[in-house]
Amino acid sequence: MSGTDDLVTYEMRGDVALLGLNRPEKRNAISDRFVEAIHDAVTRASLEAKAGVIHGHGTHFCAGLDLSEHSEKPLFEAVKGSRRWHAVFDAIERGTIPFVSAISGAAVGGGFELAAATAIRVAETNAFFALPEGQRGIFVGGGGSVRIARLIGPARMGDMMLTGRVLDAVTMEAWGGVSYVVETGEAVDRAVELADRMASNAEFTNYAILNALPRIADMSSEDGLFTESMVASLATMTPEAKQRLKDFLEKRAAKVEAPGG
Ligand code: 1HE
Repeated sequence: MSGTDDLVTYEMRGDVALLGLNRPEKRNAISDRFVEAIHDAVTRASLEAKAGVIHGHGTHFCAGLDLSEHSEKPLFEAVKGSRRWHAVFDAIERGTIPFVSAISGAAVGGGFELAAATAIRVAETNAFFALPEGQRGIFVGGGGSVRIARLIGPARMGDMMLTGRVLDAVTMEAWGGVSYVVETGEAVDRAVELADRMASNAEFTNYAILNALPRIADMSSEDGLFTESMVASLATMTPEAKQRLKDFLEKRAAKVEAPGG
């Protein structure tokens, strides 16, 4: 690891890598150095783990962009900085393993953008979400205009940015921005549980989910259906799929359980 690793803690729990944003005194605000630390940890997890969890140390997930650093940046440096966030967050969203975010406290600005790059968001009841870029005189630069807009819709995202409204976890769940709401203190455990389940999937299927679904969403229906057939056929060709289908047919694999069953 580079000299940035103290900013992100790294721990393996079975097949799951736990990445902890570790700048609690600044509410995990993301500086340039912090982006590189996230990159290093994501790269390491992609090599060693089958799924990952991103959480924040301290009482907040992440307060977004480090505003102290940003206010000093010349124009082109700001562009390059934003593009670097895109590259690093893209490795989370469309990499080789799925990530889950475990959110407590603030997921604000770039913190929400980071969470939006993960496949699944688990929020504690104390979590809150805001996009205060309007108040700060800036704009989302960590992929939010694409990812958050697609999660909750551009109108709701525009509302958050224009009015500065702050949403609690339950409202954000109703808006589609988080998938699970849990009691305070339980997000990491639930996220690890979900990541464990993902880690037991066929690796190629996870890869296809992360990489084909968002691309197909960008395509016309016709292109999407064609691409789906290609990806589905490729998945079926993997030795893992052949084995798993055989296991099911020979009654060695778990059935799908009805909820509560
Ligand atoms: C920071 C940052 C930050 C805290 N950059 N230093 N993000 C924001 O506009 C959110 C700004 N932060 C807050 O509204 C609050 O800090 C929180 C609601 C997240 C947490 O409140 P609290 O009371 O727990 O902490 P605090 O006392 O406000 O902050 C503790 C310290 O962290 C304090 O520094 P200190 O030296 O006075 O102790 C804060 O200045 C510092 N701190 N947040 C720098 N963000 C790629 S584009 C993305 C665009 C955006 O992300 S815009 C949204 C930016």
